[in-house]
Amino acid sequence: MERLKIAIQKSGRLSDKSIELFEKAGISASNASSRLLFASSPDFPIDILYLRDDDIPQCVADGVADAGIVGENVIWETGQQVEVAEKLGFGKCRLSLAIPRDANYNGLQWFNGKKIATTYPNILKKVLADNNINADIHVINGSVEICPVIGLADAIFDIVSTGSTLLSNGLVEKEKMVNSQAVLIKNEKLSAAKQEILDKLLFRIHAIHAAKSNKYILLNAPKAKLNDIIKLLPGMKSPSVLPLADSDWVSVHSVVQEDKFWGIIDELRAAGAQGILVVPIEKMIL
Ligand code: PRT
Ligand code: ZN
Repeated sequence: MERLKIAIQKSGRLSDKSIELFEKAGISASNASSRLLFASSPDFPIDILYLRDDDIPQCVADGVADAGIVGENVIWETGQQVEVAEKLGFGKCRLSLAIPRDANYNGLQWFNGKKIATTYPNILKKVLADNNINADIHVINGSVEICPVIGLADAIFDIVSTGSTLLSNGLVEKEKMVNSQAVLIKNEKLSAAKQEILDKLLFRIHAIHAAKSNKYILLNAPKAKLNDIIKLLPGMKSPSVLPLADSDWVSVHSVVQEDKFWGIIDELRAAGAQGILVVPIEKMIL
């Protein structure tokens, strides 16, 4: 039987989240003792390959792995031909231009003629060309943020998430150029059998994502107000309404979107709902 080989980061910022995603999808992916190639659950034909993140796009493009989880920034930098099957919503960061705090900044043209240190020369080249800036790119592998202090560069182009690394090195983020997050990539020419396995995995990932952005809500409603309350709860189809011992009241069950949640709670209370319980959803199949 065909198996799908998926490359994930061996150890780094994306490792735990990648393993967690597989675990939630019912695929056991962590095996601390043999972190090389791990044949996972016998009931789901997926093998996990643990690699440096920089090697993942090429392995997937070459077919050494069928799919992989990696930051978009790494795909763009390596320029490998792979297909993005799903955005995963973790490992979010941005690639920004940052300069010393005391520099006299006057907009993007400030970078003209300057020396910019980065580990992402290819992305930077494109960013500079798109903005008609002529600057020197100084490629460095690691600790980019110290370059301005030690006089190796005038500015940096690097990944930023909280911004605290910039701050502690006396730098200010001036231009946010690109956003990145972890994505599931696949080889462009997967066999039909492998694509079928990937589709099953994607189905599970969609159920996990849907569950994460929704909450299960239970509440007690006076029968007299039931219609008003139901209007506030779209649910998956329509809310379930169950009788309670007190015949003037019913129990209403539904699903609400996380981002609309607080607004809906306020409206429900105003409409007479009581005993509102909100619980996380484990998986959600639409
Ligand atoms: O060993 P390997 O090559 O596999 O890993 P790596 O060291 O190259 O990558 P790793 O594990 O650091 O990051 C993997 C991926 O996580 C990156 O390619 C990004 O897609 C994503 N990511 C998300 C980040 C960050 N957030 C991040 N903050 N990658 C790096 N950083 C760095 C940033 O450059 C800065 O120096 O973390 C530092 C702290 O950031 P602040 O802004 O929170 O202070
Ligand atoms: Zn790396």
